[in-house]
Amino acid sequence: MTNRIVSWHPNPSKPAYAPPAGAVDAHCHVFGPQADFPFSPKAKYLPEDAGPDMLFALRDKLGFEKNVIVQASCHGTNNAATLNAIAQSNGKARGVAVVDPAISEDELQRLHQGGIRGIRFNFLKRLVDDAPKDKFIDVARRLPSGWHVVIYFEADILEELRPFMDAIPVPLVIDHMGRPDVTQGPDGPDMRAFRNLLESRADIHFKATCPDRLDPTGDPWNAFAEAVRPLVEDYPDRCLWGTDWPHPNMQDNVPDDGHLVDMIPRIAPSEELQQKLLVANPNRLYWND
Ligand code: 0GY
Repeated sequence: MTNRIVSWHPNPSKPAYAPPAGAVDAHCHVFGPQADFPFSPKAKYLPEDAGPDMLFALRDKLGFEKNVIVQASCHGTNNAATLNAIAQSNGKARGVAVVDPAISEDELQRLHQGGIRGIRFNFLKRLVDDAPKDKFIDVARRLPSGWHVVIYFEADILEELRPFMDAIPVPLVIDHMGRPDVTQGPDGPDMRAFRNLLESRADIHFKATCPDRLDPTGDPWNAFAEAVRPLVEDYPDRCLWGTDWPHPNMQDNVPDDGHLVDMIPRIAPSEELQQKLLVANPNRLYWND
């Protein structure tokens, strides 16, 4: 891996939709800067720098107030780049870490002081070499109070992961709804399986994110809007929204972030839903202290 990848739009449009005061972009990342925060030797992609200054400029342009920065797989289990971005944010960012399951209590507390409020378990084989379920459950039992677990998986392993998810004793947040095939529609098998999961526990949340990843019909992502709106309407207190900037691995299909923001009123048509999706729900999970 030598070429560094650019996976973000050079000049995203200003969205027509204006988010409410206090809106949180609850799924985004930072890459580096590499000179200060080298990528992991195990990284599956090597991106150009996309540091906190760029992230916060985008936040302001899109009309958001805060960010939840999710540790990207290219930084492995060294959360320094994420912690640096949170530290630069003047209290306007919190984060989700990726940790070695053997992490000490002291280190978990250090992450808490740095603004981390959850850890992410990634099951995508193209992103990580292994995902040890037993060790993940062990560390999930040792998390600081108020934390949760974020899980990233694809729809084809949802059923296989059910016992694992059942064993996690803290709230769950599912990235990109477990990547359903949105072209199946709101009542297709993938969405039905995902609703089944949501019905199994009241503390499972989901990110209504990534039309660009999930909808092969492309921008304006009508299949995504049609499949996801009923989910947000039926689970209004359990949904989150984020840009996914800088869109890891999307270099061949870079989305316009302004267009992503304009998806919000299509999946959350009322002001009340938008308030929950963008303000109440992420604040409850990430600024609960
Ligand atoms: C996402 C999705 C992806 C990448 C990562 O940590 C990561 O590298 O999450 C992906 O490639 O699907 O949510 O950013």
